Amino acid sequence: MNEAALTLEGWYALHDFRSLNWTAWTAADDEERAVAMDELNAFIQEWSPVEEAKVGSSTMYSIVGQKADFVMMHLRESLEELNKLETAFNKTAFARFTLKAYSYVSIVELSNYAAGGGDGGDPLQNPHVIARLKPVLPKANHICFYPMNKKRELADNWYMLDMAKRRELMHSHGLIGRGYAGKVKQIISGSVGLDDWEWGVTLFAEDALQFKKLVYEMRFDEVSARYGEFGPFYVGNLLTPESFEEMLKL
Ligand code: 76R
Repeated sequence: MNEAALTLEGWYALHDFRSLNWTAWTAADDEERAVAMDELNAFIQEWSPVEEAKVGSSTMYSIVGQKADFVMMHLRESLEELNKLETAFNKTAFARFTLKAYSYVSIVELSNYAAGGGDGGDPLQNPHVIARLKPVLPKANHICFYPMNKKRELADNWYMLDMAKRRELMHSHGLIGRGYAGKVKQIISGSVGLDDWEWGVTLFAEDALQFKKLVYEMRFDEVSARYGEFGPFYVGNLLTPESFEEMLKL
């Protein structure tokens, strides 16, 4: 039997994509829209105390293109909390003007391919590791999300490669990634057993062009070129309560 990479897990993640029912929104009267906006703002305002207490983080982006109109990305300590958030949103008057577009459930993950060396201490006590597993979501201008798999075909089966080979390939992957330090922040979340793909990839950048540069460069790297399989891509722009209100203003 082959050796599974060891993984460290942090917060559970929900990417909740919604579309706006513009027909209903434009047909509603001012009073209905005002109630909906108040309930939306009250829902969003509950996120900052959670972030301050370091028990989760949430953010919101508009989505460009027809796959969805916006995404709420939540990180929390448990699936129950994610479920509560989703339900709390569904109960708002604003949610009546939205339609479900897509969702993704995963858990923030670090694997041990790059480990080795270190001080031999408990990684879960290491502040750098904690910051990666329980990240405060950046307020970057842009988000890019896509789910992905590693191939399991006869000739190209990632899961049949031995640990040393996978480590070597992941090293090369990490080197490309590091070239984007300061330009793209990535959160890799594992979703084997949780959702339809094996990982969710969430990227944040001030300049959306860097998503294209990074993902393109990685396509030529063996891990992605030979073993990567990709789901739909979602790209969008940061939403603040103010810019969301602006987007909804008629
Ligand atoms: O965690 C680390 O920084 C160590 C090196 C590293 C690992 C183990 C790393 C670095 N990644 C790791 C794991 Mn990654 N990553 C992706 C994608 O579009 C594509 O082709 C692939 C999507 C991007 C864009 C990306 C970016 N990475 C993983 C895994 C789990 C693999 C497994 O367990 O089998 C996946 C699926 C994955 C996919 N990666 C980096 C980046 C970037 C930017 C880095 C550098 C991080 C840094 O040094 O700060």
